[in-house]
Amino acid sequence: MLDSYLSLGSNMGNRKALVDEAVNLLGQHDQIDIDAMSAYYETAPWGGVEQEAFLNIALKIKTTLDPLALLDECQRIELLLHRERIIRWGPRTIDIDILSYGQERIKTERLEVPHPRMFERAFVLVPLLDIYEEASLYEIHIKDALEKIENQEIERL
Ligand code: GSY
Repeated sequence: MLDSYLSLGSNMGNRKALVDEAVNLLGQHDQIDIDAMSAYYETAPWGGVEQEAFLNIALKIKTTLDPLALLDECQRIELLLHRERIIRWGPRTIDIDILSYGQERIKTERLEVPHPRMFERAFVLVPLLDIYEEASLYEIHIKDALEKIENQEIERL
């Protein structure tokens, strides 16, 4: 079993129900155990598209899936929960991003780990701090990365 951190976000429909259902579906997979879940955070949209606020959480899972099989499972759940890829960085019912996979670095057409923009995003790092146990992730200290981020509105619910 390997530790992986995920970031989940929703800004359409019943955001909490969608996030909770995504966590539930991930936990139903026989090769995924949910190890820890952060608090819920209301966060201002990132990426320049005018849209509703997001609800974000971070998850720590243990898995025996290889990284692409884990991505397949995240995307299967996104589709089940009616995620449509219409506008890049636009509104979505659910988004499940793989932030880390053990200490492995992965760069394929489909998947890049560590997530290439995670260290610029307070909506990823603040929830991650709730559940993060290691000294650093890919040699970056989450608190140091957060200090470098300009004000991003984020509220713990
Ligand atoms: O990349 C994740 C989807 N997303 C989010 C998000 O989850 N939260 C916030 N606050 N802004 C976002 N912009 C995008 S795209």
